[in-house]
Amino acid sequence: RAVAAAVLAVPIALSAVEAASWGTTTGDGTLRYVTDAQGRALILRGLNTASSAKSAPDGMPDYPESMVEQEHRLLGTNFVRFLIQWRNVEPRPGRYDDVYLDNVAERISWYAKRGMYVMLDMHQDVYGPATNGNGAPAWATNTDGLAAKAQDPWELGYIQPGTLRAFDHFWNTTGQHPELRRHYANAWKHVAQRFADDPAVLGYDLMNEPWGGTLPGLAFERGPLSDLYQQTTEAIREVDLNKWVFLEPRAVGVNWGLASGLRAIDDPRPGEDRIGYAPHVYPLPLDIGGQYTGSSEKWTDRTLRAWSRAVTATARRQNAPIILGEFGIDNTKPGALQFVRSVQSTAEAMRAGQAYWSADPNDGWGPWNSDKTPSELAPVLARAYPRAIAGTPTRLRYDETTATLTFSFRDKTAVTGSTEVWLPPEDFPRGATVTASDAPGSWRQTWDPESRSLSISTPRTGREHTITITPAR
Ligand code: 9MR
Repeated sequence: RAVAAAVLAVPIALSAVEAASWGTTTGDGTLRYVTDAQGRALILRGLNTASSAKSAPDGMPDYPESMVEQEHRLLGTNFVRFLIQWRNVEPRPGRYDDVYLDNVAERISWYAKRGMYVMLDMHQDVYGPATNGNGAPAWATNTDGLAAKAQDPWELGYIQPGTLRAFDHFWNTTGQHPELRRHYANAWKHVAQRFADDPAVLGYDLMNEPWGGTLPGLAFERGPLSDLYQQTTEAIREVDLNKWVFLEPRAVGVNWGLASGLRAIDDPRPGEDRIGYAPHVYPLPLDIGGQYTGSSEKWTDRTLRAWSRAVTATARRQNAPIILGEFGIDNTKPGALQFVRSVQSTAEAMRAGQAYWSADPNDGWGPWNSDKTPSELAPVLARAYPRAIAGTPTRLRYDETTATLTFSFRDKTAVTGSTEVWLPPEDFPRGATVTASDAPGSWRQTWDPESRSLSISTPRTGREHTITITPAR
């Protein structure tokens, strides 16, 4: 721990420098948003579903439809980062498992039924089962006979010799396996073909927490990782011109607030690019077992600020909307709930989507206890937010101490439909009092206590609208 603490200071000091060199402005409204069929900007909130899929032979998470219903009702989620795996998509080279994709489609329909959106995440940790991780099929795992033993903590598996070699072959750093990246891109093409016309699917998160094997961080991102993203985007566009392609940076370093070296990816679709950015945040002080208290809280807060600047800079370079694809913590630890609130307000200030790690009910991290009843985290995740905004969002903030939700947006042509806000019963037991910057009488609101959703229609004024929502007395 002492060594780890010493190592800690270095990346955090570096992150400030790296982030500054990319420029650091936020909040000027030039960020992009994923929009719905009515052109409204979506603010996405949901859970990663689920870690249990990693080891299930059929690749399905242990998360029945009743749990989707429970989270949508209690947490107000409108989004899921749904785990899929290469080993299930392409169990034999060039052979795809369409029964697997049918099962995925059925799960997606559970979200669709509730008006929720899905980002498919091609998950991997520590390469694949053949290196004691998950994700890649055994046929695509070349360790050259080197050991890849399971480690505790699991992240150390990334530096097992056999795991490093499997990644080096995948990225073709070794020059021996140029076919593997092609397989990966084509596996995604097959997935995209299956879901291109499914309106609940927003897009594709191309690779979970990429790791460059022996190739160091920035060189890895600028080189083979960006190359894979370009190649995969092109493969997807052969069959699907409309879904968003989400990029993740390298995990090590960027999850701690360092800048990413990803190149901008060229989207061959006609019209505006649809490339999104879906980084994770796992501040190093907590990653190495610290609690969100004392000096580790201070360094974590600094990490969150550096992370927010670095992520915003990368997103601007790509003109990409941002979804925080993972953040999470063992919420039985002191300070954990406060940490979650800090991340939520950081992501809010960025008007980014957010997916909590994870929906699994049995590891102390999720919003559910092992008997699937809500854990102490549930009311923290059940946070008021505008699900869809009828324009371009420019500001978003929720103050949980006063239960005040404030957001601003500008009119945008081609938006139909009204702004939809979800309000949790804990903070808004009797509904809400709304004030809007528009002239009284020119906007309309309706409250549906059943779905806890407030709909607000504002006139087109050409000016910025600001809406403030507080609990009704
Ligand atoms: O929480 C997950 C843990 O139970 C698993 O052992 C581990 C290895 O598969 O993965 C953990 O989930 C991680 C996710 O896959 C990637 N981002 C970080 C998550 C938390 O460590």
